[in-house]
Amino acid sequence: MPKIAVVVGSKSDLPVIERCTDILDEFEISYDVKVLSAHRTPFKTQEFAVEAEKYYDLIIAAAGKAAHLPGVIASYTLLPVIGLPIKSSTLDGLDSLLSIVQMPKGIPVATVAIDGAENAALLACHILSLKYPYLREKLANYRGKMAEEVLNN
Ligand code: RP5
Repeated sequence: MPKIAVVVGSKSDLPVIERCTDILDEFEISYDVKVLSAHRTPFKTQEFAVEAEKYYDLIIAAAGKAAHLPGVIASYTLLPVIGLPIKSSTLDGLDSLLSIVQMPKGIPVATVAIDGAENAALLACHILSLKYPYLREKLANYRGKMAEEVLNN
């Protein structure tokens, strides 16, 4: 079964992450949520990222302000990393977005919108559906329901 690591830069990011883990629950994807900081716990972050491939299929990394966490994690692993910029500063998350999306060539991070927690989870499902076909069916149902909701309102 698929397993994801959801890493956040601070406990203060956790309320946004709930919207991501709700979707992972809905798609029956198991995950661990970890608080690790690229700046405050650099050695622990490195240790996690170097070992991540043994335990996980993919990593979602969320951070705010100078949000280097997703990029640093991506530099230590060949797993796909989805970066989720958190709106946690006076700059309304634009700082986080640019810190995550503007990776130098060679170390990509798939970046979603500021506070785009649902899409981080859904993008993870799309990527993992290549390896776990049951996710493809769930994604099709999810889209069907979404379209119905739009049309019925
Ligand atoms: C980042 O700084 C975290 O990801 C968080 O979004 C932001 C603020 O962290 P705290 O000062 O609330 O711990 O590292």
